[in-house]
Amino acid sequence: MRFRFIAPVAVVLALVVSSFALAAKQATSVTAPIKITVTLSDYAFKFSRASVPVGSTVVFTLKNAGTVQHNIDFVGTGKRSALIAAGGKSTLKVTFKKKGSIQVVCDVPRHIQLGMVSSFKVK
Ligand SMILES: [Cu+2]
Repeated sequence: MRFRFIAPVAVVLALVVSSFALAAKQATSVTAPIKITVTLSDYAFKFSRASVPVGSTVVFTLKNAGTVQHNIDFVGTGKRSALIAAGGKSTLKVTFKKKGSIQVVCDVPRHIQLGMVSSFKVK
C-alpha cells in the first residue's frame, strides 16, 4: 500500500532533479567570450592565441606597437577594425561560425606586401 504513495513522489522528484540538471547544463554552455590580444607592428601580426573552437565569440584587444597606423581585417567574415594610430588600442568582437583558416590582413595600402598577412584558425 505504501508503494502506491512513494512511486508518484519518486517520479516527481526525478523530474525536478533532471530539470535542475538541464538548467545547469544550459548555464554552462553559454560561455564567456575568449580574450585574445593581437599586437600589430611594422609589419606583422602577433596573436596571443592562434585558434579557437567553432562557435566561439572572441574579443580581440588590438595594440598597435608600430610607428604607423594599422588595422586588422578577417577576410571573408565582414569583420575588420577601424584604423588604429601608432601606439593606439582598439577592440573587435567576432563570433566564428564556420570552421576553417581565415586570412588576416592589414587594409593600409602596401602593408600586405610588407608582411601584414597572417591566418587565424577556427577548429
Ligand atoms: Cu598595417
